Order: sequence, then C-alpha cells, then structure tokens
Amino acid sequence: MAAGHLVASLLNPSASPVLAVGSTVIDLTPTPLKEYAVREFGTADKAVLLSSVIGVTLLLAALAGVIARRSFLLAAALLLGLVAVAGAMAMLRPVAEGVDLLPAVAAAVVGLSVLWWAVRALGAPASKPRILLGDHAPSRRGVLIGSGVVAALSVAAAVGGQAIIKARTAIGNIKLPMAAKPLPPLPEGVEASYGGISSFITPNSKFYRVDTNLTLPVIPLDDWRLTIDGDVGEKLSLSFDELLDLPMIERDITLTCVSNEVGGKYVGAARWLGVPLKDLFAMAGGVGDEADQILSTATDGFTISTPLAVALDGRDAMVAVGMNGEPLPAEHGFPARLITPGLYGFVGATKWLSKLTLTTYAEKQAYWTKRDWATDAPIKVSARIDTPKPLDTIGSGKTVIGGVAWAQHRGVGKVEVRIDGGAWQEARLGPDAGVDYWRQWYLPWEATEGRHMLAVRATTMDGEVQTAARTSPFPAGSSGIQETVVSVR
Ligand SMILES: Nc1nc2c(c(=O)[nH]1)N[C@H]1C(S)=C(S)[C@@H](COP(=O)(O)O)O[C@H]1N2
Ligand SMILES: [Mo]
Repeated sequence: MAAGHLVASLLNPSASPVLAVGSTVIDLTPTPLKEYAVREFGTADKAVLLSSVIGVTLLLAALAGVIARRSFLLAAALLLGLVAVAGAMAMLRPVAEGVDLLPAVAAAVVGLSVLWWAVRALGAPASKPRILLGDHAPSRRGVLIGSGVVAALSVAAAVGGQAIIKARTAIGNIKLPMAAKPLPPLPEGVEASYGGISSFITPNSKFYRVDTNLTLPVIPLDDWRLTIDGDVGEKLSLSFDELLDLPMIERDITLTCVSNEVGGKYVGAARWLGVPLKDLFAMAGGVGDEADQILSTATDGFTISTPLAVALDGRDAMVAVGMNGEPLPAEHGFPARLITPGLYGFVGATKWLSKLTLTTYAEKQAYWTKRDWATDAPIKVSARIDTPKPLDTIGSGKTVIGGVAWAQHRGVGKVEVRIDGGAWQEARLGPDAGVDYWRQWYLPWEATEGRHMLAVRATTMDGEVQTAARTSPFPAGSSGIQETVVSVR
C-alpha cells in the first residue's frame, strides 16, 4: 500500500491503491448510508473510510501471510487479487490514464517480495521439506529486525508520498488582477465587540471544506484550460492567463452546503473575484435555445449541474479565481471554481473546474443528480447560534446571545431569539454586505441562574419566516429552527 502510494504521489495521487478503493467506495455508497456517515462522522467521514480500507487490507494481507506457510502460491494469488482490485478501481476512475496502473504494479512487486522474504526468513513448517530455505536456518531475531525494517520503510514511503502530494498541490506565485470596479473593504464585523460570534469574513484557512475527494487534484497550470462547449455558438477554450485577462467582478457571497444541519458549520462567507458566467457564454457565441442545464466538470471528472435559468437570472454567477484577495486555495478549487449565489454548493460551486457544458437535464445527469438529490436547490433561510455554545455553562449577568443568519439572494430582514419558550425578541443585526452575504446578529441578555433554552429564527427581506418544520438535508437542504440549552451559574 505504501509503495503504491509513493509511486502514485509522483504520477497521479488519486491512483494510489488505498485512495482509489476509497473513492470507489464513496461513489458506490447508497445515498442513505452516505447521509448516515456524514451525520455520524462529519468531515471525519473520510478518515473513518480510509482507516477501514487500510484495516481490511492489513487483515487480508495477514491472512495471506498465514496461508503462505502452507502454500506460497495461494497466498501470492490472494495478494495479487487484492492489488488487482485496487488497480482496477484506479483504472475505472472517471479520468484514468495508463500510468494509473503503475501504483498497483508497484504494490504487487513490493507485496510479493515481502511475502517471499517473510516465508523464507520464518522457515517452512517442520512437516514440510525446506525447499525455500536453502542453507539458512530461521532466526527469530532476523525476522523481527526484518519486519521492523519493512514497517519503517512503509511508514517512510507513506509519509514521503504525502509530502510529495503536498508539494505538488502547493500554489505558486500568482498575481491576481484587480476587479474592474473594486469593492470597498467590508465594514468591521461585530465579532470584535461580541466574542464567540463567527467573524464577518471567514478566513480562507477556516472556511469549511466539503467534497468527494480523498486527495487534492494535482493540476499543472500550464496544462489547465477552461472549456465551454455544448449548446453554444462556438466552443471556447481559455488558458489560466487568458481567463485572468478578462474583466473581473468582485462579490461578497456566503456559501452553504446542502448537508448542513440546522445550526451546523458547513457555511462560510468570502469575497470572490471572477469572471461573470454570462460574459464567458457571450464569448462562446451565446447559449442556444435547447440547453436548460450548465453541466460543469472538474479536472477529476466530478460533475455538478446548475439550472441555466437560475444562473442567468441576473445574479452574479461567476467562474471565480480569487477568494478573500488570494488565489483560490487548493482545497477550495484552485485554479478556478464556479460560484452561484443563492444555490447550495452541490448545484453551483464546482471546484477545480475544467469544463462548462451547455446541455439538458434529459441528456446528462451530474454526480448528485444520479444519486437522487434535487436539481434546483436554493439555499434555505437559516439562523445559527454561535454564542453561548450549546450545553455551555456560563456565568450569570450581562452577556449576549449571538450568531449568523443567511438567506442568500433574498437577504436577511430580521433575526429573532426566543428564551425559554417566551416571546420572540428581535435581535440587532451586524453590518450589511448585500443580500448574498450573511448577517451577524446579537441580543444582549441578562442571564439568570439555571438552565435556559435558546432558539433563533430568521426572516428574509421578502418576509419568509424560517420554518420550524424539520427536514433532513436530503434531497434539498435541512430546515427547522435551532434550539440549544445552556446552563447559567
Ligand atoms: N469538484 C468538486 N467540486 C465541488 C464538490 C466536489 O465534491 N467536487 N463539492 C461541492 C459541495 S457539496 C460544496 S458544499 C462546495 C464546498 O466548497 P468549499 O469546500 O470551498 O467550501 O463545493 C462544491 N464543489
Ligand atoms: Mo455541499
């Protein structure tokens, strides 16, 4: 496994045996099971998955070791079978090339060599003729030392592979252009005065990350192109430099994941720099009258579909290259991603973007569409309590209840807090950065001793009150209002 990972790190990290098997499991997992995993493990779901793959592989390899003492051939066949599964999975990824078989080949060669050595070093069972042993007598010490060396080399190969991947996905020096009409800096948020409330701008390093990838794609900038094809006047293909030369817009937009539970943390707010979709479509000779879907494809073959009518209804949907004044971080889609204000990320925020195809829902279905998620998924109005934290114990006296609320593309008109089932009290709102951006909110509170139940709800500027009716994330986003309990001493 480690040898395969090291070889993959030099070629294509996603062809690493463990990662290829893990990715295939992700793709094949039925939606209810995936919902369960996300709910139970959150973003640790991938660590759980990879540990399981590694654990099962080690168990099967150990089994091969036991079998090898009776029949080397049978054990070798088992190991080869394991590696073949990994190799096949690597070759069946959406974007696979011949070299993606090499990590499995490396795993096979190293795996068989270690098995051969181990059988030789341990010696055949007393009942069997020692054909494999030659003149060597088995030595317990030699086996222990040898096993230690194999284990140490494995760890070194795995760690080395990770370091190589990290270096290859690092972003070089890129100078972003200015927006045609730069926005003034955002006003200071209320987090400075009321600790515990999410900062008005989410720093890139703290921005939530959600995707199906087990490893970041390696994208050499010189090879990268953005293609626009399908139902357009003329296919368009742009290099990164050509994209950067186009007139840019700058917008403050809050991104939310459809998997976010009420009160959850899969939401972040940033200033995005990019080229409006409508400009790109105009450059491609305009959209024909057949298309009803923008199918975007990432460099690794992952797809997202966005309703064409929604993306072009006047909102600032864009191909973004900048996030909070920096190039997109690798985790957030470098070199370019889609941003569609008002839609959950899974229908409008394709990272590591490589192609936009104008097509129809009848003709082509994206990754999540095939898994029965909604095709048009506007973000639901929602408010979250950041402070006091659920189940916290705080001191009595003057404090604030505070958090953030969002209703992208419609704007937050009002946030209300309810304490111990009393009347809804209107909270104060932080600065306004437009309807696509979240609002901070806070309510001064004279906390008295005892247990208290806090609830919050937001109302959109056009008057929709956040519903108390609970739904789970599948298939179009969670709803309900957050209620938490705090203790005051
Ligand atoms: N290529 C790719 N883009 C993707 C995804 C993905 O799995 N692969 N996940 C989407 C989802 S579900 C969300 S919520 C957003 C999250 O963007 P972020 O990780 O930058 O916060 O990216 C979207 N873009
Ligand atoms: Mo998402």
